[in-house]
Amino acid sequence: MAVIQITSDDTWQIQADGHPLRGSLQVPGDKSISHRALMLGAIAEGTTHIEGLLVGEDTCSTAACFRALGAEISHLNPTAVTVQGLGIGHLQEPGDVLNAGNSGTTMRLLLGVLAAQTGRFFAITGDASLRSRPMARVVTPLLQMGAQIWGRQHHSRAPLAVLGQPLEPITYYSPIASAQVKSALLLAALHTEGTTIIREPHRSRDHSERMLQAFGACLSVDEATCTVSLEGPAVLKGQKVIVPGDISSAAFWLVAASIIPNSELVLTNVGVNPTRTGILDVLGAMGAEITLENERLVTGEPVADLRVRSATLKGIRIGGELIPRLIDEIPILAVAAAFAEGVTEIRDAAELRVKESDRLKAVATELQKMGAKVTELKDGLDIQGGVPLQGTHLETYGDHRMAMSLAIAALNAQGTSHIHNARAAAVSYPEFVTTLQQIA
Ligand code: SPQ
Repeated sequence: MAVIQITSDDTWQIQADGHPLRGSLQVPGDKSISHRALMLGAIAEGTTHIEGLLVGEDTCSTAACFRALGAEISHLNPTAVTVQGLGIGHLQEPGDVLNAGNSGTTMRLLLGVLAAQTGRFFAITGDASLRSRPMARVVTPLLQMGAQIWGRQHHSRAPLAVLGQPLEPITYYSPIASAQVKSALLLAALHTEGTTIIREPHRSRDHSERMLQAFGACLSVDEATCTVSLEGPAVLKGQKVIVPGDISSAAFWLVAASIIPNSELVLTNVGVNPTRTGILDVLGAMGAEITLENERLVTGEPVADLRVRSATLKGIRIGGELIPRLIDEIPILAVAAAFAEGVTEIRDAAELRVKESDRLKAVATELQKMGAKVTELKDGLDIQGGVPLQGTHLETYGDHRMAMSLAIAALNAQGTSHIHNARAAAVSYPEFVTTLQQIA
């Protein structure tokens, strides 16, 4: 077995021994769907029941914000959570600043909801990473709808202040494919009189559209033109939501089992919404052996069990419309590429520079420290695979996806790796390292 220790200074020490990964795993609930279930539950009328919720730091931030806004949310757990909604437009003015922690989804989607709470004042902040992330992408179109929002750097950085206003519908051509931009505007549009239309250059994840329809919103999607239209004002009714496992969390095990010889894992109950399965398409094209079993639809979201066996991977070129379908998996994909034969070229991924860390720089720097041949480009990475990696001291930049991606690289490296600031993983996958200790 590999030796994996968690030290008191928040470091994972990983000494690999090539032990194959075998067995069956259940990854935690999908983060994007969990946020949306809490949010829609809070603004719907009646009770929402959530099964399978991710209890990670990001979803705890969402729950804390909506509790401060008056929604009754039961103790968060993966089994059964209830949300007593307040109804559209009825959030209360909180007595203190809202804190979105590390979560871009919480802050951006919340801005759309808060902007429409007429006559109430809100202030929202986050941790150092979130305060450095761009908010103009949602503030600019919300201002066009009539919102009043103030913040640092020309209203583009948190802390932000919002004075709720009656809003007008708009037609918005988003310059980026972003589910957070689209969702913030849809949430604002629920409160307006008329049709709001949002068009993106490529399709981003569509969990908001699916869940809004299930809660009763009048919404239509034109997939061919990447356009969503919502007719407001809406009345949302509390629903039962069953959250599938997060494919972004499953991705770490898909890559680990692919690159460690003689491995075979079954990942049960994973969300396979086509707007999220770019990682399956790309790993498949690289030669990975992944099969979908027991495919089904669970409360409007496609779900399957994923079986993965180790395989010889080869380099590939990716870009364009694929990128929004695997945007959060690029760090772990880079790890797969480091162990593949030939060159992997990743393009059109400049968005990675404004995530929890600058993920292009972080991935390139840390994999280079391990001996990988990685070139950082303005909008992507070139990775020459097949160079054996060496364990060393590695930094997560406080980014959950970096912590887990580096752990998988360390699992297939020679010598010992020390991954510092590793508890960042708790943002989306608190049990990750315990599971790693059990199976590696
Ligand atoms: O919520 P946050 O911090 O932005 O989380 C990330 C992640 O890696 O977990 C991004 F850093 O996921 C985003 C994702 O990149 C979650 C998300 C959503 O739930 O709507 C959409 C994506 O962001 P975007 O800006 O492309 O819409």
